[in-house]
Amino acid sequence: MIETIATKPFDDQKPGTSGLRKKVPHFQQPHYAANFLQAIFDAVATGDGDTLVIGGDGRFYNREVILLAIRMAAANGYGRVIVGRGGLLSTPAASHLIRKRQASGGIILSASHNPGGPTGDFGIKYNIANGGPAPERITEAIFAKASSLTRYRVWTETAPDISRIGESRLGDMVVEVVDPVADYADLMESLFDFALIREFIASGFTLRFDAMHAVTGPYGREILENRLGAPRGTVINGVPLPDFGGGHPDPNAVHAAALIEEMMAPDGPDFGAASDGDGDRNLIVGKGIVVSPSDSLAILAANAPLAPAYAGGIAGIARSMPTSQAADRVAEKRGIGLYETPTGWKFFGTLLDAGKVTICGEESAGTGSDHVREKDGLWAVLLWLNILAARRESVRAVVESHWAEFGRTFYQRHDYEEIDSAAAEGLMESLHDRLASMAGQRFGTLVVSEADDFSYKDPIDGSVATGQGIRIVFSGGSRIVFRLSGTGTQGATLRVYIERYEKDPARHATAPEIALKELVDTADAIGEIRKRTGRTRPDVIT
Ligand code: G16
Repeated sequence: MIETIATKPFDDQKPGTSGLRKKVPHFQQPHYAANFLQAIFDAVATGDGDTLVIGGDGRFYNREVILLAIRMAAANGYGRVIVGRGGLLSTPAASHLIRKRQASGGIILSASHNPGGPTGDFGIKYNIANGGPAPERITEAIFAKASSLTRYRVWTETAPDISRIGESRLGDMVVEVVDPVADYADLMESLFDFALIREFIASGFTLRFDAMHAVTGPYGREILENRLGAPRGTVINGVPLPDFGGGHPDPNAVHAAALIEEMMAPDGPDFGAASDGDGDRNLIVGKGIVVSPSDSLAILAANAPLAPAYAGGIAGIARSMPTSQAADRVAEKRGIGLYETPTGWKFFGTLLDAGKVTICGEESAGTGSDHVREKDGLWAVLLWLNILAARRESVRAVVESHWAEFGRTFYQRHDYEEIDSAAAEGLMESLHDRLASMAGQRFGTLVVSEADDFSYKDPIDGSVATGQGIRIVFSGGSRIVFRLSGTGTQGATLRVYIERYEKDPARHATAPEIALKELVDTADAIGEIRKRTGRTRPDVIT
């Protein structure tokens, strides 16, 4: 039976870069999660017999909200929900299921790389029928509904058991519990040369995959160990846990430090990788070398035709604005399109749907292709393995030959986390006010050639996004970008992105901190970071 429950709107349910993210206790307030779910159902106005995919990364509170979402879907007219067993679905696997099963959308419960547990983070996002994150016009409609909501609808009976594969009913709606891994693993097998990779691994190529106690453990085991024959134990931290084992499922130098240490040892594996909470991000490490996400995007784009799915070449590349311009040089040389979008995977969807681009990527450890409409951590790992197996070369050799051919783009992102929100806004406003007078200014050897506040007009649907980050470009092409994160849950996070291009191979071995020193100092001078935030150094450098 449908029960209509009276409620009051919350004014803080504005989706950020990737859905609504808050601390778990915030989500546990009475009606909070239900209100947001109802706002989604009201905004997308589908339901009549439609199919909805529901899954999450297994973090604390995942199960409760999944059961609630199932009951609310039944009360809002859906004909079928497809749920990953145990409530698990990686973000790319959910995207694939939405597409494969022609669902009208999906609800993914995740706060991605943010920590979990009873006081950790939680999140809800809605993906549309193409499998991708809801574009801004829909997230704005969801926010508008959430801000005026007075009731939500829920099916009174409890949701069926989601720990067993099979079909059951809740009212008129079918609840179909599926294996979260099988369809996704089949998709991967259709894209890459598994026989070649299997043979490469059998010949002695060693690898390690750190699932960080997040959702990719079962996916990594099935694909890398079962289907590709890597030895048991290749996947570490492979059991998804509600608090990620107390860790922080962010595959970067700080939180994946143990993996990186193992990879730096002379007797370490040949290839190392990690993924994040919901399986859409990736970290790629070779023996003695960490590959930056921006370089990884460029290298994958340049070598993609070595994998069967991309053998005919790629249509184009899209990257978020703060991502380095390494991919631009690949696009230029290959004579294909390059699109620069705001931060957030949602901006790639129209380009992928229109066939303008095949590969997309972001500096925030996300790469993916037109096989789904989300970034995809294991896809990146498998494309790397396919490339290495085809070239019979080490990660280092592939990276260095890429730099030799295209030049090296030195790159760092400096994050200042949990800073005072007013100070962060003040810093950005001050930069904004000085934009017009910046061109021509000199900082040491650097001269500003142009400065702007990035805005984007989607070439397919004409939608416009403004205020997407302050770009300061210097003669010679070096850049500093200032932007506030849209995924944090406490205070503000200032991201400063720094890049410099170096064509001369004799200088490619320079340490990034040396190559970028003048730009880092200049970023502090221009942004007045110390003065305004009181911070003398970033919390994380990626
Ligand atoms: C999300 C988005 C990405 C974005 C990243 C960082 O990733 O899906 O497109 O690049 O956030 O965003 P911000 O710089 O605003 O924190 P994820 O993996 O958290 O879903």
